[in-house]
Amino acid sequence: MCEENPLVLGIDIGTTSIKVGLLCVASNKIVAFQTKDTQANVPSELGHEGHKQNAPKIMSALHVCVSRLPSHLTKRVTSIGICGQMHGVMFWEYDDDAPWVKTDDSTRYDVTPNSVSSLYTWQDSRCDPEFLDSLPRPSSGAMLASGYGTATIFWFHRNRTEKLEKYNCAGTIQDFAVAMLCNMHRPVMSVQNAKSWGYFDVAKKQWERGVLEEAGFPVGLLPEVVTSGHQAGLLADTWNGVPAGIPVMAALGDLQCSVLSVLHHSDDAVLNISTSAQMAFVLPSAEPYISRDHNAVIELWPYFEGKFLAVAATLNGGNALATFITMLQHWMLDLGYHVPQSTLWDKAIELASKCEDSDLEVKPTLLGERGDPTTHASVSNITLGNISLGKTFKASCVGVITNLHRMMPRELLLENNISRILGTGSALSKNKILQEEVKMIYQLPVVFDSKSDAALGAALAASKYMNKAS
Ligand SMILES: *[C@@H]1O[C@H](CO)[C@@H](O)[C@H](O)[C@H]1NC(C)=O
Ligand SMILES: *[C@@H]1O[C@H](CO)[C@@H](O)[C@H](O)[C@H]1NC(C)=O
Ligand SMILES: *[C@@H]1O[C@H](CO)[C@@H](O)[C@H](O)[C@H]1NC(C)=O
Ligand SMILES: CC(=O)N[C@H]1CO[C@H](CO)[C@@H](O)[C@@H]1O
Ligand SMILES: CC(=O)N[C@H]1CO[C@H](CO)[C@@H](O)[C@@H]1O
Repeated sequence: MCEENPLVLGIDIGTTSIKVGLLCVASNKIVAFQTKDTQANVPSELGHEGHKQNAPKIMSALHVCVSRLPSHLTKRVTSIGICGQMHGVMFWEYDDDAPWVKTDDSTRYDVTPNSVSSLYTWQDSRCDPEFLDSLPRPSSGAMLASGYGTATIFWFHRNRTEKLEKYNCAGTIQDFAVAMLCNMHRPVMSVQNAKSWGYFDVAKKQWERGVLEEAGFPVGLLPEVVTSGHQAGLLADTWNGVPAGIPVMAALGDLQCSVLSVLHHSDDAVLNISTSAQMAFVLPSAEPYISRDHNAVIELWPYFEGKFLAVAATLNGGNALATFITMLQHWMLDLGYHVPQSTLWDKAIELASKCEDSDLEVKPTLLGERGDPTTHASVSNITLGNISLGKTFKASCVGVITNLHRMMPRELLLENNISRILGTGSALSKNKILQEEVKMIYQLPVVFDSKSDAALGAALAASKYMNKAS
């Protein structure tokens, strides 16, 4: 299958690793795949408040990944789709000289370290609540948090003005990669990544320039925004066998590409529980979609073909349960026993599966939530008969799903004609208690065998949507 047929190169530039895949358009299958850890974290002068990565190192890991794809396949690539970690920002200077140079053997570009800043990722927490409060309110109601590109730029503008003045371009790391591959003077940014920076009006598809200008924001650094599926440029040179001149799509968000890789029907919703947890479904437009009586906590993200993703996202997913297990392990250690975590997981799940439902109530929000960083976890309705390990663990699992259900209730899914849930994510696939609770609480059919892959999603997006953007 797929001999001679065209291939699409999909790339995902994640927080810890690069993933690349070659998609056979005829069969919709990945025919070659490579991944590499970037190991690009660098210490910040701000200590634990800063979260920086070395951009040249990330690009070098990208080259290594692509160079490991078989050359008889890379020469058949006809287009490139790229996505990556959202929210983050990096700066670079492209004046007379490009901030990248072609190596002598002409297989790759090297980034000139002095011409680029670090990548300040979504995990950067330099913008404390007080600083965020000092910023103007986005008029579209868009969310703003530390680690969001525009908040980080505000911070540099106020605290490190001289540093910002060295650069004339800004973008996410995936926007930088596209600019480099196409040798573009100025980057372009898709609506997907623009939304992740804050101060972006998703309905109007434009930056909130007025609000930003008034607050003295360096608006010259805002990239031109394009629709999802827009062709950013052409591959400037042959790249590890990938032919020069093929179209490269403006970079997308990893959220949208992950969802695209598993969501094939408009009446399915995707539930993803790994460290954190999200639930998402596709909306035809940004127009009213929630009857006002729900307390739903939903964000609208630009998706493809002018559609939107309604997303409920909580920071308290698998890590809330992992914290419970770690606590248990530490209590055991304090008592003089070492029990491996894997044993504790197995035992907790086994005990919980034998328990009746109890009234013990666990609110699992111990990591706070994006819009409410100071919220904590709690356990309530404790009775004498309901404090066994099994019941406590089960109540914690119920708590995780109940918290998500509060943000995206069943009624909201039904109103939007969602009739099935696709479950993905490591924390969900390993934990049958969680799986049972999803079925119990949502009362909808759930399938648990989906596996998302943002690199596949980026390739699919390039093959389905490039130049068909609306
Ligand atoms: C699920 O979450 C993991 C970890 O955050 C992420 O890598 C993956 O892309 C997500 N999948 C979907 C479908 O959102
Ligand atoms: C607390 O427990 C009682 C019975 O023990 C039950 O009737 C009540 O609904 C519980 N409350 C919550 C919030 O679970
Ligand atoms: C759901 O389906 C019904 C019946 O097909 C239709 O009338 C309604 O507009 C749909 N609602 C949404 C939000 O798509
Ligand atoms: C580290 C640092 O310089 N932080 C300052 C940035 O600017 C805000 C006000 O604009 C100060 O409150 C911070 O202390
Ligand atoms: C509401 C509830 O969970 N009640 C249980 C508390 O524990 C006792 C003893 O295990 C059970 O009999 C109750 O059903």
